[in-house]
Formats: sequence, C-alpha cells, structure tokens
Amino acid sequence: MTSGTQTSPRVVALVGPYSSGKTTLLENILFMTDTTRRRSTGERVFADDSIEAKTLSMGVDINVAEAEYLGDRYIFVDCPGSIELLQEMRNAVHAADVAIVVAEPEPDKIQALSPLLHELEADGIPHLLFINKIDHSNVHIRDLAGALEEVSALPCVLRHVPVREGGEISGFVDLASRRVYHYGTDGSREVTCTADGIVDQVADDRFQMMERLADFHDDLMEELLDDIDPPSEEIFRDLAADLRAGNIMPVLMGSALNSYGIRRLMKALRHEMPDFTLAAKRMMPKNSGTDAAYILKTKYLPHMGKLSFARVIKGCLADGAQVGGARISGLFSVNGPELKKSTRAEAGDLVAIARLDGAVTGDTIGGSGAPAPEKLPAVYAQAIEVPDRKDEAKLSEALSKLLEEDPSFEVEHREDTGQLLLWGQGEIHMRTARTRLTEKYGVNVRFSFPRVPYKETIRKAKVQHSRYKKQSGGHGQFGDVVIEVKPRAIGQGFEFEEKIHGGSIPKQYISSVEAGVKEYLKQGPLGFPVVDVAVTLTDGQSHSVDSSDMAFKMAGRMAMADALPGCEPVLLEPIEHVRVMAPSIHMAKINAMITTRRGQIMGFDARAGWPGWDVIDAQMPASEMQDLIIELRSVTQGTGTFEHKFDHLNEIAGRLKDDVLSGRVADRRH
Ligand SMILES: Nc1nc2c(ncn2[C@@H]2O[C@H](COP(=O)(O)OP(=O)(O)O)[C@@H](O)[C@H]2O)c(=O)[nH]1
Ligand SMILES: [Mg+2]
Repeated sequence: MTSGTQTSPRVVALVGPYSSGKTTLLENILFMTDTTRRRSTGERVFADDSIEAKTLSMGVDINVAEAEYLGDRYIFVDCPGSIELLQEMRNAVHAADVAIVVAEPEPDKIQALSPLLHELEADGIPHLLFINKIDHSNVHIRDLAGALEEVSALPCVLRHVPVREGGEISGFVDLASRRVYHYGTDGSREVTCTADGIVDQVADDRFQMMERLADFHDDLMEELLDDIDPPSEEIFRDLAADLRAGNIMPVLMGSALNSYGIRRLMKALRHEMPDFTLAAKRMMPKNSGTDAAYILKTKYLPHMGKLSFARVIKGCLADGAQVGGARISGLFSVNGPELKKSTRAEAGDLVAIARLDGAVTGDTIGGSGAPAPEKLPAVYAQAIEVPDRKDEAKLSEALSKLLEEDPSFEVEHREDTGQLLLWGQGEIHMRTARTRLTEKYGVNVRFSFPRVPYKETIRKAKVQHSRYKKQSGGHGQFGDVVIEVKPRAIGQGFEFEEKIHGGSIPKQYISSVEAGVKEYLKQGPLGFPVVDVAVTLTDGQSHSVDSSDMAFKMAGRMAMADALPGCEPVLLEPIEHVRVMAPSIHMAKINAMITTRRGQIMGFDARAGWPGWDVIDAQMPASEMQDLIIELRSVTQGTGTFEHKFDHLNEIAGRLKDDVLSGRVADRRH
C-alpha cells in the first residue's frame, strides 16, 4: 500500500450549480477508490434520501462520504446546488480544506457560478474548478476560459486542454505534465507520454499557464524570460503553493459519468491540496481550551433526534466527554446515510455528534470568538399559521429546530398584521421548510403570502363630542368626552394630551380614555392601523355612580370611531429601501423590473469587492416585493440578490387605493 501524505483526513467540498454533476462525481470517485461497488447504469448510490429531497426531487442537504486513495483519507462533502440553499454550502465550505467547483462546459452557464465563487473567495477557501461533461461537449476551451475569467476574482489557470478527434473531445493534454490522456467510452484511459505532435500544438497554452504562475514565482519568471523550459516538478510545486495561498483557481476537466479525468483530479488533490493547518486557522476560535470543533451542519433525524456534523479544529472529541460545557453523548463517522459508532475523533476529523444541546449550525464548541459564516439576508417570506390552536406549541418547537438546522431562515412576529412570518431564501427553500414542518415534525401548518402592512392616517382635524351611556338594571355605564383629533406629520407617531379644566373628568379616568383611543387606532375607518395622529382630551362629563374605567375607555373609543371617518382618512403603503445586486450585464433588465414594480431608482454603483457586479439603490412599495427575488433570479441567471429594510410610509390614492381596499374587504369577509 502506498503511504499517505497526511495524518488527518482531507476534507473536500463539492460545490456547483444544480445538475452540474457533483453527486455523479462523488459516486465515481467512490467507485474508483473501491469505496462502493460499481453502479449499474442510472442507479444512484449516494442519493439524498431525506423526505425533503424526495419531495423536491433534488438534494437539499450536504452528503458526506469517505474514501481512501493511495493511503490518504478523504472526506467529501457534496453540497446542494440551488442558490436558495447557499447557506448550507457556506457553512460546509468553511470547514473544508479545498472546494471543487463542478461546472458544465457551457460558457452561457458560467455566470451562474459567480455568487458561488465569491463565497469561496470571501472565506478564503482554496478551490479548483472541474469542467464536467466534456464527453458531451464541443466547447471551445478559450470561450469557456474567457467566461470563467469574468466571474473569478482569482486568475484561472487552465491545466488541461482538450484533444479532439473528428470534432469530438477524445481526451486532454495535461499542460503541467505534458501527458496526453485519451479516453475510451468504456472509461479506460490511455496515457500517451510522447505525443509530441499534440504537445506542440498546445505549446501556447502551456506557456500561458506558466506565465500566470510566474506572476507569483520569480524563479519561474526568470526561466521563462531565459527561454528555459522549467521541470514539471517545479510547475507542480508552484501550482500547489498557489492553490494554498489562494492566488489562483486551477481548472481541470473530465467527465464524472464516464470516469474521464477523475484520476487526474484525485492526483491533483493528493499533491496540491493544502493540509489541514489552513482550515484549522480559518475555523480557530480566538479563545479556546484544549478541544474545539466547528458545527457545519445540524440535522434532526426521525429516530436519532439531533445530529451535529462537526469538524474537530484542535484536540479531540471523545464519546462521553465534555467540550466547552457541551456533552458528547454519541459520536459517529459519517458515510452517506450510514452512521458508524465511534469513540474518538482527532483534529481534522469530520464526525457527527448526537444530541449536542445548545449548539446550532455555524457554532464553534470549546471556544469563543470563532469566525462564523455570515447569515444570508432573508429575501422571501411566507405567513404561517396553524389552523388548530392546540398545535401552536408544536409549531414553535418545530420552528426552533428548523432555525437550528438552517440559519438562513428567520421568524418574525408582525404586530401590525398579527401574522407570524417565516423568512428565507426563495420558493425552494420555503418548500424545504414546509416539508420539514409538516412531514418531518408533523405540524399541520398553512403557508400563505403575508399581508402587506398598510396603515392609514388622517388629513383633517375635528372636534368630537361622544357619550357612552347604558342603563340596564342596577347601575349603568356613563362616560362623556370631548376630543380634538389632529393629523401629524408622517413618521411623528401617535400623541395623546389632556387639557381638562375644572375636573370635568376625574383624573383617574383620563388614562382610560387614552386606552380607548389607542384601542381604536388598531383598526381605523379603512380597516388598517392608524398612525400619526394627535388626540387631545379637552372636556367631558362624569357620573358619580355610573362612571367607571370601562365606561371612559368605551367613550374614548367611540369618540374616535365617530370622528375619524370625517377626518379625510388616507391610505398609506410601506415603502422599502432595496439594494439590488447583480452582474452589470443584467442591469437594463433590472431597471425595467424596478420601474414596473413602481420602484424609484435612487442610485447606481459598482459593487465593492465584486468585479463585474453593480448595485442599484431603489425605493419600492412592500406590496411589490413579495416575489421580487423570483423575478430577479429569473432575469439574472439566478445570480441577483437584494437587501431591504423599511423606509417610510407613502400615501396612495386612486385605483391602487381602491384595489387595496377591495382586497381588504374580501379579507375581512373570511
Ligand atoms: N454526459 C454527462 N452527463 C453527466 C456527467 N456527469 C453528470 N452527468 C449527468 O448530469 C445529471 C446531473 O448530475 P448530478 O450528479 O445529479 O448533478 P448535481 O446536481 O450536481 O449533483 C445526471 O443526469 C448525470 O447523469 C458527465 O460527465 N457527462
Ligand atoms: Mg447532487
């Protein structure tokens, strides 16, 4: 047996768009390394078999699998491809030594890699790109490389160039080793070491690759200037150093399905991927004890309960031991759906911990001040409710599990609409939530679009005298008030004053009047909460026997109900400030989209740190934003995103107002 190069396992994240072939690549690596039996055509060995994945027919969770190759242990983390599940990938790559970005050989699809590459660049994860499906492709490698250059902040170093026979790609030249690999359709490979004819044809490509590297290596630069052909070992050494330092993104190619180029890929990992010290440094808490681990994933399993996937940063995790106050009660190595009991995990290991109380995804146990992956801003909300009040406790328990698993969900209780909102990343993300809540946790929960928190105010002042009086048997109810209602400027809020002279209303009842007025403000004449009014209690009468707190509260409320319809009520809609971020080439479409959605563009700028991206600042009615992310993604190949916050309320009139009011009437009829 070949002895390995490392003592701790090497963690490799597989990332890339949906259907680029990540899972196929993983499966084939596992076959190649004899970890799993060879598959019959179409059979999936490593399909995600969770309820969520079945319902959505796509992988929504990371998939973890181990393999041994030439004496080294590898742990692969296959990440879901959907942009809506980016948080899952973000949390996982933070723990990885290297990421393989799997891409299809279509220049048009390369742009979709942009947010993903930026994730890796921002967190300093060394990554290489694997152009998959070359069996199927006629692509011109230069077009592809050109498209890659546009989305990668790191210079792309093309390691392979395709060899064609009759127009079809039949193999590739490894520019570093100068070997030619031909592939048979049965997966057999042929190394042609001395294919000088072909190597001559790719001399330019090889020179270009070395030129890229020479930017970081003076020795290599000198050799190139002196026309000396550097030895392959030097090139390999430089490639490894540059991958580790985050100087470059090497680009390899192959076909996962046909096992082309997979051995080359594994060899590249073996010789070039950084060892664990880099990831350990990235994850290391500022203050820690002897043992620490980072939680890259939390998952609730039907029969096991909570399971926390952790990479040990330093020291070790032992079953039964305490780490930073948390008890390890069960430790497992993970291989796809298989969990194998284990007693101990050392630094660099990736394991699952059972019932780790208090720790959520993204946490670090055994230390404080650890860098944690940021939470994605929420862009899509649904209102959730349980038809049966008895299920409320169950819902809140299930929601807290949902949030522990995935920090890119958020829960918001909206007082103004009385709704409970679940915020997330889009429709697919929301469907995973729905499946988890209903099928996994068994809560009968309904999802709907949230109500828009419209408000209303008044334009005219009015003095109102109202009397609440009831005489029914025993002693009655009596409260009599005179109030003056006045509009206030937008954003000034509600104000209550009293100017009672001569004790016409005893002091103790004044706050009851205020309470009644406030209660009325929850729903004004148009059906919405009333804002920005001033109410002054100027006069009134009381009765020594029949007056009470209740009677004055009713009187206050009644006076408002009598007064407001005559104060020219107006409808206000919430306007949000949005920052839309997307690659510059989509900006014209985004402008049009903002205008169609009654938005007003406030500013336009380049997006800092994102070459080729722009930011548009705009104001947009909240009612137009509920499905904004869906259209934004559809016009930007899935790359665009936005941030938003409430800005101000704005009066609406005419047809818009009528539409809102008629909708509201329909709402109330339910
Ligand atoms: N022709 C061809 N198809 C591939 C290759 N790799 C994957 N596929 C197919 O692409 C589809 C998506 O692959 P999958 O691994 O599920 O993609 P993932 O979403 O990235 O995990 C499947 O139908 C695969 O059979 C390849 O190298 N060549
Ligand atoms: Mg997959």
